Amino acid sequence: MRNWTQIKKYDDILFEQYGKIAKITINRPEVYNAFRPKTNFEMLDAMSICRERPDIGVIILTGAGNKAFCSGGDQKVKGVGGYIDDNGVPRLNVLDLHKAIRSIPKPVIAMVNGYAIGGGHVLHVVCDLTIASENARFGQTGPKVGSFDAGFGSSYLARCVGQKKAREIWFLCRQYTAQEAMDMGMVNKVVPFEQLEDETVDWCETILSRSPMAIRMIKRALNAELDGQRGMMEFAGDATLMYYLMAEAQEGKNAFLEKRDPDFDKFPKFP
Ligand code: S0N
Repeated sequence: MRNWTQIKKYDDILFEQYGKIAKITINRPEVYNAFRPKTNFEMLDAMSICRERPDIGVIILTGAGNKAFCSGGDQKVKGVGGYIDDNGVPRLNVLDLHKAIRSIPKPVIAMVNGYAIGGGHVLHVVCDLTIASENARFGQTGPKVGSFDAGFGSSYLARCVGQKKAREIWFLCRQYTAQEAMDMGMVNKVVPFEQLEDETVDWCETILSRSPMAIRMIKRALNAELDGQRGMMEFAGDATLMYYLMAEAQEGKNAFLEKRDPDFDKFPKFP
């Protein structure tokens, strides 16, 4: 077990760090780590801290205990129009978390330690990678319990497992073992429960030894294929970031500040 240190204290989640790895743990084991609006607001806050902090390079998302990664929306606070927050407002703010996971230019790894069911299944699907323990169980429940996710939980799932399997998962609402989920292409690795954290940290450390800009651009490119204009915008934003780092872009800015014509002739025109 690693020596994780707390980054910030919350009510529904743990937010910890080990080296350059951040770990967000949904800490509601009494409801199999189901999320309520507050849980999602806290995870969004933690994700935003991870995005800003240059000393964090990869994020693990998991659930407390050995029963569940996440069992989706907390059915005990589900009302008319969404999940009811502390002020009585119905919300589906887990969608903002999906966007944050896609958007953060650092890998997010789902460490699935038990049930990944309903909205909890969608959460692991949205993450960049999934490492699961042998006791993990995967599945959607929406059409059984009165909900569905026609967003990433359908479209990106289909990119991972194929259209026929995605339809099976949603239409039948069955559960799948970790091995079945891996065979379908929605899990990267399955290990015994006792090895789950070590294996995940090992993957994180390997990623951390790679070029962060290369990882960032690959994540953006793989997202852009599915994310339409928004995906292209984020990919293009990073292309601009790389251009800002070049002497060619700095020449333009310097020429403006020095009130002279820019000299772009000295920069190569690659084939
Ligand atoms: C996880 C399951 C399969 C485990 O079964 P098991 O082992 O028999 O345990 P249980 O006795 O059922 O559960 C143990 C305790 O945990 C509580 N609990 C479990 N899940 C939830 C939950 N989601 N909400 C509240 N409580 C939960 C149980 O009540 C029990 O506690 P006690 O003993 O005190 O009663 C099994 O528990 C199960 O199937 N759970 C429900 C899974 C589910 O249907 N989840 C909701 C699915 N919908 C969403 O997640 C919607 C949110 C969403 O992501 C979304 C996103 C975008 C667009 C739309 C949506 C959307 O779908 O609306």
